[in-house]
Amino acid sequence: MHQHSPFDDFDAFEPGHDASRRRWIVLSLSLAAALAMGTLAGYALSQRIWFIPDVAKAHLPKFVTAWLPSSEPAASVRSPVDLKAYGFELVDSKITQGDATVSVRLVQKSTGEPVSDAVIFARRLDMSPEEMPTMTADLEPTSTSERGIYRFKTNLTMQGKWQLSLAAKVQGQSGTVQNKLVLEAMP
Ligand SMILES: [Cu+2]
Repeated sequence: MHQHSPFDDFDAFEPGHDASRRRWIVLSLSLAAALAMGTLAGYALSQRIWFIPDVAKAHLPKFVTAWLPSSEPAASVRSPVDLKAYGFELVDSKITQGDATVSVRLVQKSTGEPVSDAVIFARRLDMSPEEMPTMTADLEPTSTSERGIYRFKTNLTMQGKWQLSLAAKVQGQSGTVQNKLVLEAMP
């Protein structure tokens, strides 16, 4: 049976039972902590609070990366639609050199209807048709009441061909009308 040994008194203080119990508690606590952290990390990842860099992703197995949310939002940048249904045309393509008024008409091609209230947001007049693309002339918009007509005051300082580049927004249309027209400065 139970033999009394001189060591019996020490048994109670031996690490045996107590230590394994403590180890179990520590283990389960750390498991719970790991689980909580993993859940938090997963939540943060899904909320895009942080993301896995692409460099790191390259070293991860495919089934992991497939599950991960993409680091960058999908590129949905729309390039401006070229409004081919509308176009500018020169009222006069031959203009006397010097101070001049350049007039263009904006039309809806299918109907030939003039289009008013377009917003011309970019304009340029240069001599690129004469191999002088850096030679430019100012374009100053002037108001007109004529339907679909847009006018610009300019100074054609040199005889020859000038290129008029226009970009405009048409009311109610999402695209952009872009045209390059060539006019000639006459003596
Ligand atoms: Cu020139």
